Amino acid sequence: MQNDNYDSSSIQVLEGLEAVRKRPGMYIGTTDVKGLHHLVWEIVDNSIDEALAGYCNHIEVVINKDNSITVKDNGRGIPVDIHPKTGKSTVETVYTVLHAGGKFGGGGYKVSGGLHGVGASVVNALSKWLEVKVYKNGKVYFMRFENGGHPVEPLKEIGECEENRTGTTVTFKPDPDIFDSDIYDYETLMIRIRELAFLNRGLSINIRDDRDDEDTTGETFKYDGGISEYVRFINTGKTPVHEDIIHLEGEEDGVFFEVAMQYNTGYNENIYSFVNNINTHDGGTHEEGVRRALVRVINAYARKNNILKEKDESFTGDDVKEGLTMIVSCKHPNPQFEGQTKGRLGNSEVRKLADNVFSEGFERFLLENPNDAREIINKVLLACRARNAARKAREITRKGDLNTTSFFGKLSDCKSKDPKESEIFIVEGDSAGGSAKKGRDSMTQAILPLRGKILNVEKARLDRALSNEEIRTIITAFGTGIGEEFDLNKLRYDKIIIMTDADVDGSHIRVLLLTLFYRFFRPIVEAGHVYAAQPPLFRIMHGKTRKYVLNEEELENYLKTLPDNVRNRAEIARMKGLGEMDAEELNETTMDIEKRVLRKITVNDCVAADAIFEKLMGDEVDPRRAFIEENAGYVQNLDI
Ligand code: 1YM
Repeated sequence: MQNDNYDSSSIQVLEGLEAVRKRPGMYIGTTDVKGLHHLVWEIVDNSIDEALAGYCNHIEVVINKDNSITVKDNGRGIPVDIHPKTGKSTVETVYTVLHAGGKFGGGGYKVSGGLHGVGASVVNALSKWLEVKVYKNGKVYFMRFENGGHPVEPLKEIGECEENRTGTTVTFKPDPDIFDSDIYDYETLMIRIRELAFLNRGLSINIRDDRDDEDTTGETFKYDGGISEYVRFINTGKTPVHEDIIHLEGEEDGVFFEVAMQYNTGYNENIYSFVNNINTHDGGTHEEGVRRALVRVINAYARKNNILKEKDESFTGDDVKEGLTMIVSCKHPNPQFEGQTKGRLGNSEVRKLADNVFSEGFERFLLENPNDAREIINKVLLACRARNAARKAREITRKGDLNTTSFFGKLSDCKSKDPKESEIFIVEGDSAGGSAKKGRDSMTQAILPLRGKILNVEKARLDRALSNEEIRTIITAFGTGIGEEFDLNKLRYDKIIIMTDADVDGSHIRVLLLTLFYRFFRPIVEAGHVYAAQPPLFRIMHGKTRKYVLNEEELENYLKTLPDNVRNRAEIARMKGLGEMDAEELNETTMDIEKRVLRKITVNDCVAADAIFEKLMGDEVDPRRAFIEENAGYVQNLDI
């Protein structure tokens, strides 16, 4: 009787594992490298569950020489007793019966990600071989499976260990018949392991790659500050608005919720949310609760402290998330994942929990840290102003079509209406603008002169810059619109060429323009439409020859090519600026498509400019002056 049961259940088990091998995609998504790495997470998840249950504080992951993987933990060890339903050891049951995970544990819940416990048998089914070692009761137990989960022999005792030592070690070799690739990527594993360490504070996880060097000790990740340290890590290299990271947490009905956040002076939103260590890339109720509470608390604080007056509009969700780095993490015994890619948490009770925990904690933080509170509100206020300025600019530029007279007064447009052959020069100063107008090819080259003084970058914030007429003219001239209406396809010029002097004023204007492009026209920069003209620094005349060079190095190199007698009589003039060149000279050196040298502006140039702009905009005068003095050279050599 017992035997019959045993056999029939064995057959069922093997059918189960065979189903996994027939349709691996259904269980692990794909059989490319992603699926290959997924196997590791299925095993690691079991160790993390054990850590969450409070029995394990150290996990090791090793990439072995043969690209097999070992995962080891110091938890209780998978039970080794005979399982009443299968008549086999629990180890064998867990590794051969689909969906075995949670059902066999008895007590406690599974909160970690993956396939809710089905992971172990799936990994076994997709492995060439797999070995489990369990340390428990002062003994070492061992079992090996081959060719997709077939037990070689039942679980057996293979030795003794210290009485108090417990844990599970699993080693598996993915089946090359199933996977496209069998080579593990250290970086991929390391990044996720680091993330798991951030998300599970106090848990130490070591990762080691034995393929090249067996003596390595690998890297150990352990963060006692948990997601606070994650926020600090993400904000490395950014300038924080307030020093302390805000970390709030709470629990209700077995659902644990925590959030850590810090504002930086940048413009990006870095909000990442997780449920049971899985990234919920489409957010969900946990994120919604926090976002809702964040807007509400900041508005209430700003009103109470009269930063927002009665007539002022409230801050929006966009205002409060600018420059915000935030990690939201929820551990839920029964998460409902929704959406096409199951990347959204659906449990509605979590919204309330998140809102409560966040609003109570954040309100208290603002009260107890008035300096930080002021910095945060200032940051939000700036974001709000910039948003309003952008909206105004949008309205103005939408109305201001290319036929208004004031527009024509400034822009000398090209005759061609074909964007592919058109370019626009944004030129510093009226006199250079005059020369450029005379020296241009009016068929394809448009000229927009900017008056340097009006654009006193040091004092104008970006929202003020947007109320500057010339800047609005730029926006209108581009034709793309801005903000939500932005459309790269409507760009009226293939090349946008910034033509400024290589002095402090010139670099200020460049910084402003690049910042403007970066914040409002990033796709134009990314698509490679923005250039910097490179006016020459020296003119060399000898006999009938006129030669222009860009810098001192080129000058030296050029002079070396001349015979001594010519070189000694050559006239070398330092070019003072664009304004000093006549139309012909400007055309020949800087504008003529055949002869000029343009430098393409990258997003990196803009990011650097943006950082400089931030410093230039600072409210305190001394650091600003120091910064300008320190960086005057750098600004000029911004590679533009
Ligand atoms: C390297 C992989 O699987 N560790 C692990 C797994 C289990 C336990 C401990 C465990 C769980 C429980 C009780 C319980 C699992 N046990 C089961 C099952 N590491 C790894 N460490 N005792 C030990 O959940 O109550 C499945 S996983 F089902 F057998 F209990």
